[in-house]
Amino acid sequence: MTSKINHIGIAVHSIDASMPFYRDTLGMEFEGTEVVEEQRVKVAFLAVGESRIELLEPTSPDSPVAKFLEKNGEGTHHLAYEVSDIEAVLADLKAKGVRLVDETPRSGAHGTRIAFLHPKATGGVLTELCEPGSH
Ligand code: CMX
Repeated sequence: MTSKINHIGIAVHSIDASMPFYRDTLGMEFEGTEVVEEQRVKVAFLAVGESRIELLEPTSPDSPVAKFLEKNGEGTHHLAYEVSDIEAVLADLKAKGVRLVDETPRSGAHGTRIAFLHPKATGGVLTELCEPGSH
């Protein structure tokens, strides 16, 4: 069902302030930034082998990432597993009684389709399903 870890999301107050540690100190390859309007976040991707780190900066005070930062400060925000048929996985999890944040996929960065499982259903880890885009 899940093929690999697509990315690990890390909530930050400022991508510009956090970038030097990942890009320069750890030497990760910076792949670019993108604003995901639907989630009210700006994201920056840094490659780690076949996976990546996703720095998440809120673009609005009502962003879920703004609320997370307010409560917890900066840190690991979510884990994203790659799936090839997100609707089928969501239907399967729903049938198994797993609490979903999103019953239908939303738009993510890079043309992906994403859906979140509630952290109360996953042992406290906000979990994203991520179906890659065609490009
Ligand atoms: N990881 C683990 N637990 C989390 C969490 C996170 N990232 N965010 C919230 N929680 C926990 C809280 O600690 C809280 O637990 P307690 O009740 O034990 O205190 C509970 O979930 C409820 O949290 P809350 O602060 O009251 O927040 P909400 O219920 O309003 O929202 C959530 C929580 C997960 C439903 C919401 O953040 C959400 O819909 N997230 C999915 C969308 C998202 O995060 N988008 C940003 C990333 C986008 C991208 O990657 O493109």
